[in-house]
Amino acid sequence: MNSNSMSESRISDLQRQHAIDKTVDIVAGPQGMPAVVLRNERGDTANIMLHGAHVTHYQPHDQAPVLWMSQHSRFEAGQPIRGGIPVCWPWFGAHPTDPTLPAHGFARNLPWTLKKTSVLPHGEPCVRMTLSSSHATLQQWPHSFLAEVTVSLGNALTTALSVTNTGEQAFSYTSALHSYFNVSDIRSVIISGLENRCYLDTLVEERGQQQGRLRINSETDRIYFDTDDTCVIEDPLLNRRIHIIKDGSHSTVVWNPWSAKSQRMDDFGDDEFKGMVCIETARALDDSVKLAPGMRHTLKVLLQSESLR
Ligand code: TA6
Repeated sequence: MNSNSMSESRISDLQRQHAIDKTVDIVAGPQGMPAVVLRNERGDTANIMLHGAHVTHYQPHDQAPVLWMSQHSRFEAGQPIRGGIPVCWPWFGAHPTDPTLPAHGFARNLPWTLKKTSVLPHGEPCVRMTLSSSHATLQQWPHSFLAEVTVSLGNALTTALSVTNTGEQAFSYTSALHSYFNVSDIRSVIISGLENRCYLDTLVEERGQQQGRLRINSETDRIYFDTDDTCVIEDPLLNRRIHIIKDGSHSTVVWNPWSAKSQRMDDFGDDEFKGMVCIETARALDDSVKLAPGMRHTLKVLLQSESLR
């Protein structure tokens, strides 16, 4: 039995066990990897891969996709997907001491377990996936944990990462819901919600303070501190505003690789930077999460796209 046919029988098992008529299906996604498809009563849709508990698609019924996905993304065990909402955990960015460990942690590179599908009280389809500490994770991060990602599709797409310390020792981590947004043209969008906030420009390791709303016209990689605020991407050419509402996060990361860095990434098209921007709901650098045994923390982002027609 080849891996695809095995995944086909696995997918039909998951479909039998978890599908909900007209709102939740489990299908073969890219490279035959299992994907959960949510559809609500308005016809909005969202796709979530069990690989990395990774939201790869969100599209309101009357709009262009809200999330961006590279045409060059990998869909392979052990590799991150380029686009959507990568779950960066239990460290954000490069590992603080071991360069041999994957950037942004291991959660996005591992298969998660489909635990439960449901329809919430106002008709929102919902899926919950889990990842528990294992031999593979303990080799990279010596702590016992239960991680859960819950995604629901109402008037907004809600994505939440909850982590429980199931061990005997306290631990701390950094993380991000590293959302990639689909924009008409990066040079025409305006980002609000970060005005007057201090940030670290990681390109030059210098601190700055945001003056007014943010426009992006070159490589940008900034970690904004002490902000719980909602960010808004105003996209005049797509005639919409994307609201990025967060909870459990006090840092926001803004990233666009621009041309030179795009050319250095083999899972990112040379010109794809023009149609995307990352606004990441983070617990980055000093904004780490500390959990005593038995404690739990939730990082949540709600994405809501408002048509300006
Ligand atoms: O978005 C912030 C950032 O840390 C950037 O520095 C860039 O590396 C980006 O994440 C993408 O990281 P990745 O490991 O997914 O290529």
